[in-house]
Amino acid sequence: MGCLGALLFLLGGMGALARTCEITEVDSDLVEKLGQSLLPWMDWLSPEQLNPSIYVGLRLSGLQAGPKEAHYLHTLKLSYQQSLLRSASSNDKSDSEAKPSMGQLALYLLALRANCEFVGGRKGDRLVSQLKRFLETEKRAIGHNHKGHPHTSYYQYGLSILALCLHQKRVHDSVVGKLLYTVEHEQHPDLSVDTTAMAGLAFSCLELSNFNLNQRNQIALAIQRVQERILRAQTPEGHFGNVYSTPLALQFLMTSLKPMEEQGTACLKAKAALLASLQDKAFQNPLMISQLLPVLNQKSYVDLISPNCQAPRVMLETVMETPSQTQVPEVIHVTLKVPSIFPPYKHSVSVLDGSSLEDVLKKAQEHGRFRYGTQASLSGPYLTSVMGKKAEGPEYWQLLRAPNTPLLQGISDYRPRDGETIELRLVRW
Ligand code: B12
Repeated sequence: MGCLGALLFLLGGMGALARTCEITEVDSDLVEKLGQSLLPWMDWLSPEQLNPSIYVGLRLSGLQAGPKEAHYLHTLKLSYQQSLLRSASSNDKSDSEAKPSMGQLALYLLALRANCEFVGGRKGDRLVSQLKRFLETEKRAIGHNHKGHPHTSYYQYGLSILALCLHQKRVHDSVVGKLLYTVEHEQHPDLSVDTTAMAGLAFSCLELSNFNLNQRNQIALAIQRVQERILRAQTPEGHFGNVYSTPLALQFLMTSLKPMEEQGTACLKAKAALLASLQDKAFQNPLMISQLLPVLNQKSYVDLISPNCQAPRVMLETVMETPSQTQVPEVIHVTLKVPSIFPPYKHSVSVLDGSSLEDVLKKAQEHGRFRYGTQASLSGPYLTSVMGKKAEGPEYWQLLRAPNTPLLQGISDYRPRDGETIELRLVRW
């Protein structure tokens, strides 16, 4: 059997086995509503707000946004190609426009694949070389004894290997080796379910594409480890890790060529949990929706090995929000606490019910000695500094509901309740 024959055979097998983890028969109105909520985000076309993940999510869903979708891809291309040209022509670190990170470049490659394109030509080669260089730098940061840490994260490392694989670009065994080692040794606390699932998706792509044949056995073993770890992370309600890691976990489980015995039941349970979360409107963030939509269409990023760009998709219509009853919202009180600075900060802030945590921070800044800074990311505004103290290196400002519950949403999505205390804590990850 030739290479193509082997690939088709494996993909056929994947289709057959995928039935052990299917999230089918989800209310189509619910899915359409999710898709519709992405549309306004596609009007934000500044480089800071462009989000290749939204495009990928939509293309792998059963939904489409017509000309808006094509225009979005066009804008993505202009923006990413320009920033690559900028990085090629200047080494000026003071360049005020942020360059895309390794993971963002990788997501852009996924977007191209979602449109059935392979990178090619001079521009494409430059993109691939840039991503390979990023991976080499990260490999060196991890070090030969695996004691170091990538500058970005193992999540972005896995995503980048996946993106290159989807474009049939091989990466050196030593690059794949770092991810294999980390999954095998559960080395880093960053190995959340999301990161593990992303590594699993990358390994599945390598396995299906017959890449890195010298590492074939290790890759197969790592896929098994990822499966075990994800299944072990299932919560009593059914989520893998938490509600927001479940979509990527399911994307991975859907690609399993050798599903584990308990996988079918675990997936059914996860489906129930996911549907309950959908009803509770837990999915508002466009990045989270973009990781979920493929799952609701029985697709994963690995399907971008050979995407079907002719598959019929339902056209999304923009809906005008009808303003709800003009009830004056109540005023609520939220306490903001920052114990990890000197002198510690603790203050009660009054905001309207339904305000976001970001509104609370703004109010505190307007009225008191509180100060904070954010950075745009694909998930929304990321809190980078508090009271002038910037999180550096492996540190980050963790968001918690007192006494000790880490929030599952960022500052622009989380809406505190009356009487809650929110703590901002500088921690290492
Ligand atoms: C790695 C990671 C982190 C790292 C980021 C640092 C680093 N050097 O990479 C650390 C551990 C610090 C982190 C922190 C947080 N994270 Co986080 N993180 C991720 C993960 C695994 C990958 C992100 C990534 O690299 N994406 C790819 C690149 C290309 O996209 P990017 O936008 O350029 O990436 C940046 C942002 O994602 C940002 N970031 C990371 N997490 C979060 C969370 C939010 C809400 C925002 C706005 C930004 C942000 O850091 C990335 C690197 O700069 C995702 C998993 C996922 N499924 O997406 C979770 C994820 C995005 N994080 C999540 C959460 C909840 C948080 C926290 C709010 C947790 C908390 N209670 O404090 C904090 C952020 C607090 C803040 N200061 O604003 C959730 C978001 C869910 C949601 N509803 O949107 C996810 C999906 C994990 C999960 N399953 O719960 N995170």
